[in-house]
Amino acid sequence: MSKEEYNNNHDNTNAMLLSDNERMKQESNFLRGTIAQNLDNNLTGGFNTKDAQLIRFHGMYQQDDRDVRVERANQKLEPLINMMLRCRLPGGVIMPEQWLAIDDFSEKYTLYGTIRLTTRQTFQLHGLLKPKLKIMHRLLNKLGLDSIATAGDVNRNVICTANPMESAFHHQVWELAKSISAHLLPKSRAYAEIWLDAEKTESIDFEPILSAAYLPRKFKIAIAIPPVNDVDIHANDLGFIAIKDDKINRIVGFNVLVGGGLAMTYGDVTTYPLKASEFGYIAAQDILKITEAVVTTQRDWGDRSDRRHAKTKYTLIRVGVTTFKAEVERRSGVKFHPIHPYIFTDRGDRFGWIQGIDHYWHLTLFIENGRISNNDPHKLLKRGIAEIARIHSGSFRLTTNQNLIISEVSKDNKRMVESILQKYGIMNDDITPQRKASMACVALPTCPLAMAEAERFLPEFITKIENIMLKYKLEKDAIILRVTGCPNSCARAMLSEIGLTGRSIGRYNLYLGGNSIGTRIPRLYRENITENDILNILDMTISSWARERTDQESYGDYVVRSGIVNAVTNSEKDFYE
Ligand code: SRM
Ligand code: SF4
Repeated sequence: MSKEEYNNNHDNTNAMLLSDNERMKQESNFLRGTIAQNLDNNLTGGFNTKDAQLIRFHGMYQQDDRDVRVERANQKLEPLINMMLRCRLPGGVIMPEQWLAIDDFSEKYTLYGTIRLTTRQTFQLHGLLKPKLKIMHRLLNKLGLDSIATAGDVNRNVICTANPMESAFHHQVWELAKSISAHLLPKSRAYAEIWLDAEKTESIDFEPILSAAYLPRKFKIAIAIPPVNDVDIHANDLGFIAIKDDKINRIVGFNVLVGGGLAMTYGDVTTYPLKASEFGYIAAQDILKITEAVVTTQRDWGDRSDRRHAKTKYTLIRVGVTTFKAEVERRSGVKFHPIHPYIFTDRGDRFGWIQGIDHYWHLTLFIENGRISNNDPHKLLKRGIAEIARIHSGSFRLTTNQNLIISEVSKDNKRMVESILQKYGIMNDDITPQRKASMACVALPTCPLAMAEAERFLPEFITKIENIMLKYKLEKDAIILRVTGCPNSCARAMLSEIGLTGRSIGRYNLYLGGNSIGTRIPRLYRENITENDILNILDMTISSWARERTDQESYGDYVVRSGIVNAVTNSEKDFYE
């Protein structure tokens, strides 16, 4: 679709033409649909089309193992349908006893036996068969956890900086992440009724914030504590950048950013990744009022006729920042002040041991692609973490870069943790900075939208990049490199220095020129190319970066300065130039 066609078709009045999803939500009786009836249908491993959409609001996706599709079709079997479950874990904190129970469940009841840490600070279990779903939800409930609203057109898992060095501030933002998540949770009792057999109440559900049709599209919130932008604030519909007062050791306010989002549809120039816009500064106590006002403005103004343009970023572009901001001020009764100065210096997790200002020790472990399994006999990661959970009295914190922090370890336990890590070969002090700076999304075999490999492609690809870095004596450096199996950018390729997005098996688009702090969107450099072509281009550009870089200039800044790509400055206008 051209931009003109889209603009002609999408003024505010057009929002009357509801998309199929909108009708489905409204008719769902507050997210119940016929899920409960479908659960008992043994003729298929899945749910009907509408319920398969609705279970997302309960934190599950219907998938099938794409590796065995053809084989099963040849045997005249339906695809190996199963569910992926995504837990709600605001701020990524999970206790050892919760971890152990999840670990045990994943071994016994899932097809793959793995736990997958995600880019939004939570975990997913892949390969759940329909008869095991209730058992899973009951277990979560017993552990004080749930999976409500981790998918679907609602507010998703609220993420925040997971930097243990800042533990006093971390605690404050973690509390906020939890209260934002609770405030925006659907009020419907559908989850409790269907999965926990809660009594059906006669009272009619009421969704004061989300509405009976829920939001037009998924909604994401992040809180960053500068100078670290680990959460990738610009990937979020609503971002809060903490402003600290070091004298009183408290966060006193937030810069508010609205309308970030990274996905696009190939061939449709009306879709593009977009950085969030700065709205202004607010005092810390106003965070819930502002959150609710942004969410309800998007609820009422978001495009409900066309899901491709339903996210906050498109609403913001359509009505303009000034109008959106004024509406948020009107609804919240809070005035935005000018943005307070802040700087981001990096995005990565700080690996290894760090002593926090709480005097406890915190160990950030690199988890390649967030996949926790025992698949590598030399690195029994899953078993090792479970053994640590058995002796650990602190917490685990998941990071937004798919890594794991063993947090609040006492001096006495530090040695014990280390010896367990050594025993299972997971100490990971031999991992290069480049591998640590790289991420991939899940993609094949579970993601139905994957056009190419990502998680299974990355490890060997990074070995080749490591060789290039070594060749040019850059082994101590790192480039933020991210691979996704399609243009949705789940591993945030659209905020990386080198971004690959899948086109078809073995072929990717190559994007260059994002920066190392996640405030610039990269530009398409070559389309639909093979791994060999990518490696040749990267060899050439990395070699010239090694020769010509000024001081500590990052790769992303170098490719822009040297004219290899033009910087994307305003992606709404110049992403496709
Ligand atoms: Fe994502 C859809 C995995 C973070 C943008 N994402 C999916 C689905 C559920 C596929 C589907 O709709 O059937 C993927 C499941 C794969 C699987 O088998 O597990 C999937 N997304 C993931 C995760 C697990 C990637 C990872 O490797 O860690 C991340 C889970 C986050 C979480 O815990 O909640 C994940 N997804 C993201 C991010 C990054 C972020 O939020 O920081 C983005 C880009 C930011 C954004 O939203 O703009 C992202 N995912 C999408 C989109 C595109 C949305 C859009 O604006 O059009 C889709 C497709 C959709 O919603 O229609 C999608
Ligand atoms: Fe699937 Fe695409 Fe997201 Fe990767 S980026 S997990 S392929 S939707």
